[in-house]
Amino acid sequence: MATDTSSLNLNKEVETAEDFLPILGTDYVELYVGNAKQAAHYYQSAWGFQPVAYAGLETGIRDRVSYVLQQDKIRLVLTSPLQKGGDINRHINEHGDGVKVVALWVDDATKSYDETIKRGAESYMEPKKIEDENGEVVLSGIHTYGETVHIFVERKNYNGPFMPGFKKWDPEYKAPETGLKYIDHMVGNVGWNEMNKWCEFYAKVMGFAQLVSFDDKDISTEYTALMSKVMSNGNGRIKFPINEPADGRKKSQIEEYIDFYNGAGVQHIAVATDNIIETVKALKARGVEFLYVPETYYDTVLDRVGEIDEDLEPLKELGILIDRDDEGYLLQLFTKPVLDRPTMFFEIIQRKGAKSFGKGNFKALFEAIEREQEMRGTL
Ligand code: TYF
Ligand code: FE
Repeated sequence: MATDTSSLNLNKEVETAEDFLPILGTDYVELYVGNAKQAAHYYQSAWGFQPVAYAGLETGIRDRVSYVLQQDKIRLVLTSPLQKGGDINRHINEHGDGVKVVALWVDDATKSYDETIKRGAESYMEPKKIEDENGEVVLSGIHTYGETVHIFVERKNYNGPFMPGFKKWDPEYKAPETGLKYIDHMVGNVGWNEMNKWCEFYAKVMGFAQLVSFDDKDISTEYTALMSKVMSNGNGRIKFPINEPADGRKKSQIEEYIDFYNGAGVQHIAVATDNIIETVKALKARGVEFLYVPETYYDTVLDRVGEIDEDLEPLKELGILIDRDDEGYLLQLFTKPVLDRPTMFFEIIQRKGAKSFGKGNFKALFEAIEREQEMRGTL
């Protein structure tokens, strides 16, 4: 049985070699959406996120509105424009609702900016200090794939609800949480033959190392073909798999994403739970829709993964997938796209020692995605 520390050798080496960009964790994920008020209600009522902070007309902001929600370590920001024109409207017109900002929590946002710019990052926001009665936050930002950006957030001298410009948001309605704990990984889809370029960006500009790589032989089903490499920062808290489409018999799921998103962007956010059975039960009861896995998957799954702690029956009932690596096993399940366009979705994951990404499930998963593509007429 593997311990939690044995797998981090690779990361330790990276850390000692050069950790010019120490990252404490994901700070927040910001989506630009058409109607932040209603999206906020969805993430509260269906997903169990708790209201945290608000910025908009009532706080003196005229052109946009933002709702901040949180569940354990996962913080979401939902932002909509309040006027015609401007960059947020343009972003929504181009991409539909989607992730604009993957914010990274750092100790020093100025140094994070300088070190990444020095290595070739394109600037999105020069370091700026913002203050209110709760202290100060320093922000800076760089571009990544597509129109997605990373904002570095330094909040060691801040104790307000979110950051200056926001006030506490404390509505009467609060939905029970669903057991989501932290963001395990966030996946980017990039264009044809762009995977290596963006992996090099994370290696060179941000000091990440490659954890794993999947080629089209691992993961091409009859139709879906894609390649994927997983990049990780020094302490392993940030894991960014990067997918690119590959040629298959018909349209790759990555190509479908790129077509509807009009370019590269965040494909899925994997959120971790300590009890996937209870979490998925709660999400389903509140209307979150998951990919369907044929019951035959469960006929042979234990031959592949061996003994597990859970009863197979509830896993089968909920359609939860199982995979094993040499350090343990994992349980995972994928939602259907959560937006109008077939773009972003969520993964629910529970790790029981495994550090991998569910390669043994790729075939079943991608066939499930293909059935959805078929219904959309995009295969
Ligand atoms: O993050 C991963 O690598 C897994 C598997 O389009 C995966 O969740 C890979 C590609 C994809 C959907 C899921
Ligand atoms: Fe994933």
